Amino acid sequence: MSDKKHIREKFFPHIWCPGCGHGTILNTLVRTTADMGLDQNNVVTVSGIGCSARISGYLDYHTLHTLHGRALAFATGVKMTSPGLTVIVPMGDGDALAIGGNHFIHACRRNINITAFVMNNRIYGMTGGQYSPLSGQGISATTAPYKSIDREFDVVKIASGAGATFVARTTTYHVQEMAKLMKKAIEHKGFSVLEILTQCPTYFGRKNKMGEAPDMMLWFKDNTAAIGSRQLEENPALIPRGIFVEEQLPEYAEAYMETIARAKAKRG
Ligand SMILES: Cc1ncc(C[n+]2csc(CCOP(=O)(O)OP(=O)(O)O)c2C)c(N)n1
Repeated sequence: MSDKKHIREKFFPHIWCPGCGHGTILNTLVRTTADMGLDQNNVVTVSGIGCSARISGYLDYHTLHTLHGRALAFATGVKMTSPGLTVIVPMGDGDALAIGGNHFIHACRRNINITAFVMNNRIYGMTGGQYSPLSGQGISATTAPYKSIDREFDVVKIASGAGATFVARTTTYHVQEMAKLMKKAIEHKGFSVLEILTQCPTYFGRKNKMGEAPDMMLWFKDNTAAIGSRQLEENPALIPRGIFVEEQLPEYAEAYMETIARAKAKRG
């Protein structure tokens, strides 16, 4: 069910290009938080800089629009001082894994109860289509006119390897799955990472001759498959979607409170 009260209409029209997948993510997030019955006064979104990061401005929660790559550091501060708040960090692939890569792996390692959405359009959208650590080899970008030679990071493998206790992947084609995974990620107690493959028709699509937004979404349909599906078994080259990690480990803010209690008890 849609809920307009979660949107700051005064900031519309939004900045996104026609066909940008970030709008689908905003729409799904608003519906999910409304369906979950979350009190908007109890939700904080923290974002850096980028087309993806603009999502915070459009949400009528408590929102922090911070520095490129540093959203997780700010979010950690918010969560440590107010552990009762639901903290969501929407990030671009550059924001999360280029300039913000070090913050990302350490947030995973600490298992602080924050939800990170990596909105992966495989390019720097806001600044004009430079390639990102998620672009991959053979990709054209404004900074790779003769095609990129860098291999891409795998968000799921990085997050899992660094210790995130909830790791999942979906796409803007699979909106019902996205809503389900957003809900699970937000409900999970610990650091959750949801990678969302999203289309940037203006830069990634145009430069790589991937067609219009619907063609790029169909690419997600044709090139991904749910974990455990026959499709994936028959064609392991497909990009797997679904939940990769879901485990319960001590949460960082709680462990920190316990440390304070131990220190107080010792001092008498
Ligand atoms: C410290 C710093 N370095 C660089 C920039 C310029 N900058 C702004 S957004 C951005 C990249 C955006 O790409 P991404 O995070 O993938 O998000 P998208 O716009 O594609 O959603 C860059 C390099 C900045 N604002 N601050």
